[in-house]
Amino acid sequence: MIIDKAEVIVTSPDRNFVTLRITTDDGLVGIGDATLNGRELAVVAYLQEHVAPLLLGADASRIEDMWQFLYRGAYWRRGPVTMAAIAAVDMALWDIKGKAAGMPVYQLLGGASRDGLMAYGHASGKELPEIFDSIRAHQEKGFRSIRVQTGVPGLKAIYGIASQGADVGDGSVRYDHEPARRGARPTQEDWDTRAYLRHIPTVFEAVRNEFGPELPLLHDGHHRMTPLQAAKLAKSLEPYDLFWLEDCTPAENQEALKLVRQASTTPLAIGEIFNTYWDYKDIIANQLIDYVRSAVTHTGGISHMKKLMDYAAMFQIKSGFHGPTDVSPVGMAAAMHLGLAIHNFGIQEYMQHGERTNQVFRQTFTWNDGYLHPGDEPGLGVTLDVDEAGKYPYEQAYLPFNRLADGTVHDW
Ligand code: GCO
Ligand code: MG
Repeated sequence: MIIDKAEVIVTSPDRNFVTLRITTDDGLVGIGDATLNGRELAVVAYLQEHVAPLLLGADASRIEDMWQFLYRGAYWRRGPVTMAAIAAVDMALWDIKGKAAGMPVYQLLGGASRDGLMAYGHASGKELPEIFDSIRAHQEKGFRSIRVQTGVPGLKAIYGIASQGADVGDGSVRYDHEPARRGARPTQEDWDTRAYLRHIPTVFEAVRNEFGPELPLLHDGHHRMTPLQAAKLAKSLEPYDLFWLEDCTPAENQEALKLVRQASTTPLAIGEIFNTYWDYKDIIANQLIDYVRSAVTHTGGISHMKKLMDYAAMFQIKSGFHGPTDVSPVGMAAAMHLGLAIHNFGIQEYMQHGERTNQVFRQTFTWNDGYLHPGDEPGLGVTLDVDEAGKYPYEQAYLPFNRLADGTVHDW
């Protein structure tokens, strides 16, 4: 199992995806996701220029050793670019190991701890009728847990609203569909925290009244509040019994979460922009979060995330792995295998890729009655169709950003 080829494939069917494809001398092929939304080519260069030459001639079966070599051997540690690159290598090697063993990756991680993975989808709307319709549409698609994002009176464009986005080709509209954002400059959105804090509880009250107490509801604050504002938000949403409130405040300032905790019992989810378990060390030990939001793609791959989740398990903290459409189907599959195997799985985000993406990445996962399952093909269960991928060249794209009314840049 000697690596004799390591290729980086960039494709942009609905949005940009970066995939590492490793081939061994005995003909096994493994793929890994290295997509870092809006900064894709930095990871491509890291992989192509610095990692691929080190992979050639290496033993593909030594996953942990390769991880440590790439992490410690670079001297420069952590960071989204490094950790996405290492994640792709790690995923590709697990894919190869599964194929060599004739087993799906979850079997190699200890086997299934459950029958399927409860997943949540993204409902949204500018106003209540649109939000209600969107929740119903998600329920019809099988979702049993639903994230709700809302417009705010007075604000023109805001994170998470699908009707601001574009059609992905299968009739569904996404807020973050990249072609809508493509262009030389990032789009500007607007933000007003006080208006948001006033409006948001009224929306959750209306949603609870309409859909009853059972439906698990989630919400993403997308890093916009100060600690005190985050505490106010968590407290004001408490009557609506959220499954979680995500990224209520930028998590670089981890001490701040103590304030949020003291103010409310709304469960907190954090970590989609973290990239190692070091980022979680204190907030887990101090019991300041309830769900780990990392993506396998951005946090060093399956090997590193398994360690993170085992550490979190000691504190009764569960997984809520990041699963937006900018995590490729390969990264999603890795999350599903890991989620199926670990005991402390919580929920999986599942935004659903568009038709073109599903043609490029052939997948074996199943989606039944609100539950995902990665399938039982050896490895990760995803095949990259290189010819199909070649039809969609890279297009420069940026995430949007925010300015306040006076022109100040604010967290997006
Ligand atoms: C989520 C996230 C995404 C991110 C996106 C950035 O909870 O799914 O917040 O919507 O904004 O992944 O690339
Ligand atoms: Mg989020």
